[in-house]
Amino acid sequence: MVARSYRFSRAITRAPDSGIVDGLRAVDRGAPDLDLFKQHHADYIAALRSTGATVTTLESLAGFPDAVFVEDTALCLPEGAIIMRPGAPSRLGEASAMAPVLAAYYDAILKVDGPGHIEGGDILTTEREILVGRSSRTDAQGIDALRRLVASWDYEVREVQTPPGVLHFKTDCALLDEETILATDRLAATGCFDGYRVIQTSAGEEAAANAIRFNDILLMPAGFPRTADHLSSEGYNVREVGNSEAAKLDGGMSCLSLRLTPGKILPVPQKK
Ligand code: CIR
Repeated sequence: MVARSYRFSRAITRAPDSGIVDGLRAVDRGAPDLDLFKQHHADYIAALRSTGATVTTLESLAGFPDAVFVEDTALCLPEGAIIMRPGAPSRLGEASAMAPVLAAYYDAILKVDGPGHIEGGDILTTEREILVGRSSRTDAQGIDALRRLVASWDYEVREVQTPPGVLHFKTDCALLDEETILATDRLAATGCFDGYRVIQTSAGEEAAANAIRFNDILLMPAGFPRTADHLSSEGYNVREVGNSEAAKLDGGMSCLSLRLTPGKILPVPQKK
C-alpha cells in the first residue's frame, strides 16, 4: 500500500521569529510568546523526525509574520509541487519565497495564477481525491486553477465548503488513514465526507481537528484529552505537542509544515 496521502519522506518548516506577534488572527487572544512558540515548534519538529522523515527548517522570513505557517504556501504531491496564491494579501510573498525552496526537491513546480486565490490550509488530500474548501481565503477561481494544474497528474479535485467563521477547511478536519477522517461535528454535518469513515472530535474539543497523520504518528495539539483518548482507543499512535501560541494566530498542526515525498516514493520506516 502506498498511502501517499500520509506517508512522507520529508517535511519543511520555517522558524518562528519576533514577527509572529503581528500575525493575522480572527480574534485577539493576546500576543504569542516567542520563546514558548519556539519550544512548541522544536517539539513539533522532533515528533516529525521521530518517524524517520527528514525535516528542513527554513530561516524566518522578515516582513512576513505568518510565514511560520508554511502549509498555506504550496501543495506538495509526489509528482510535483503547486505554489498557492494566498487570499490574505500579506501572505502572497510567502508563496513566492517557497518556490525556489521546493525547486530543490521537484522537477515540476506549477503555480496557481490569478485572479483566483487558494491557500494550502483549505486542501485535504486523501488517497482518492483532493478536497478543497471554499473559504474567506480560497475562492472558486483558485480551486479551478488547481483543478486544471493537477488534472495531468490524474487527481480529482472536489470543491467543498469551509464552515462560515472557520479559517481553513483543515482547521476542522484531518486525514487519519486511507478511509478515515477526523472532523468537527459542524463540518461532518455538511456531508462532505460521505463515503469516508468519520471520527468526530469530542464536544468542546473542536480545535483538536487540526491534527496531522504523518507516517505512523497522529500529531495532535495538546489539551484535548477526550479526543486523544478516543483516537488512541481506535489504534492511532497519538503524539501531542503544545500549540497554545500558534493557536493565538489560528494555527494548528497542519499549518506548521509542508509534508512531501518528492520524486520516487521513498520507503519510510514502519513502526507499530
Ligand atoms: C493566518 O491567518 O493566515 C495565520 N495567522 C494562520 C494560518 C494557519 N494556517 C493553516 O490553517 N493552514
